[in-house]
Amino acid sequence: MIEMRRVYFATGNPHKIEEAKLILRNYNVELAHLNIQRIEIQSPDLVDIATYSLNQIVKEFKQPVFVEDTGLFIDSLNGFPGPFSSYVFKTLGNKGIIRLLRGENNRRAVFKTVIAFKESDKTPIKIFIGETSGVIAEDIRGEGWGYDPVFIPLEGDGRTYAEMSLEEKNKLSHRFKALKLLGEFLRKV
Ligand code: ITT
Repeated sequence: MIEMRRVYFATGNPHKIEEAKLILRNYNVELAHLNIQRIEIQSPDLVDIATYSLNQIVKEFKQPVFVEDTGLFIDSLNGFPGPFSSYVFKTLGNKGIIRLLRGENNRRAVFKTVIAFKESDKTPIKIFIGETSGVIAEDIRGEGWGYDPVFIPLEGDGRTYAEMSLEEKNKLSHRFKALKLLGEFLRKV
């Protein structure tokens, strides 16, 4: 029998858990949800945000654990909303993003995920990064969470993430790419 190893994912977002569970299963990782309150700092760098977040958690939690911070970086808006993606989603939402890009020819954007992982209090923090390039749709398309209804990955067939099944999104998403690196790392240690 293949032995599964348990790793905790500290997040308040159930969609992230659902995606990560399926992806990490392929690396013999059993994902457990850690719902723990923490302060999220503001920084232009997702690595700083994830590292600060993880450092707070490992003060009181000693099992293998990771956090991830994700941002949508829109080219013609100089990378906005980037590290402020959560706040912008709550305030402007997808309709606001589409409005900001009305009449804009350059609709390029990148979704970026940074994972910060710590095996134990004796090991250093490991960072894993995943990026998927795409374009922002002209309209909201499909039923999905967050920015999924407006993000069309270039590696896909023209559908938004929200128009894909979970399995399809999980083959090319920013989160998949970062989790794949984590999964491969965990196989070695
Ligand atoms: P945690 O920090 O607790 O993990 P969060 O939802 O606050 O959860 P982020 O700050 O990383 O997570 O997310 C920033 C925003 O980007 C947030 O509004 C999400 O809805 C959105 N987002 C992140 N990943 C996404 C994805 O795969 N598809 C669509 N939107 C996503």
